[in-house]
Amino acid sequence: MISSELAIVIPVYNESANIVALLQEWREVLDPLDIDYRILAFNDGSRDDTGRILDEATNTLDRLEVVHKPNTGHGRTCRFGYDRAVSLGFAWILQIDSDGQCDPAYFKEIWNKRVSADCVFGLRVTRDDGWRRALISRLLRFSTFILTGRDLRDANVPYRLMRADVLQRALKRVPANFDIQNVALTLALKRERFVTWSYVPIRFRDRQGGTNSINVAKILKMGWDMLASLHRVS
Ligand SMILES: Nc1nc2c(ncn2[C@@H]2O[C@H](COP(=O)(O)OP(=O)(O)OP(=O)(O)O)[C@@H](O)[C@H]2O)c(=O)[nH]1
Ligand SMILES: [Mg+2]
Repeated sequence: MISSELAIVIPVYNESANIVALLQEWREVLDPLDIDYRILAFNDGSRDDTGRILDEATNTLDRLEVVHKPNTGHGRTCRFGYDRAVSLGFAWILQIDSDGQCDPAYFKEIWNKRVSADCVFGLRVTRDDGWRRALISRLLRFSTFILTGRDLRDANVPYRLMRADVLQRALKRVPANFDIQNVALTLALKRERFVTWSYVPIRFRDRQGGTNSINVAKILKMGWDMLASLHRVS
């Protein structure tokens, strides 16, 4: 049992161009805040140098823990990370992506809001990753509202701080093999009673390096499949 204050869960896939800079910029923001944190990086079967780079980084970054796992995609890797962070006894879990889109400049505000909220989510009000993705997020908000009667706002945002006990309860309602875990999890969290929420508007950067492996067609296909299986979230 670690029982630290904060676990930062990062799914990582083929991010050799980004991962060192990302760890560095987060460290620069985190270290002065005097938080007992760990970065849990989940190398999701990367085919590039990511695994070796992460292992090397553990030599210089004492708060970094690296887990290598076979590729299961972003969603299931997030789930894997959440389950692990919860079982290790962390009090708070922050998920971010590993491509540099989540600017650590917002972390302090998100962290401070936890005193009055169980879930503090980023809201991508400005997006540097293109109008297509912004449009997909709007479609997602609309379609999940029609299907569930709830406004999930930015349901798939990869910048989310969650209290571990609340997260643990919500995860019981989300099948572990659900592909787009973060959307399902947002719904499950919204369905939990007595959960308090806060949002922080963020500017979502474009990926900082490397190439994207998910195109818009693939996102739409995954989104469609996700909506069709959303009823599996209890
Ligand atoms: N594409 C992809 N990403 C994964 C996988 N497993 C973990 N990830 C991580 O999930 C995050 C999101 O994936 P991205 O490819 O960046 O998807 P995106 O944000 O929609 O697209 P871009 O940022 O424009 O590339 C990244 O941090 C990846 O490293 C996987 O199997 N495929
Ligand atoms: Mg990305």
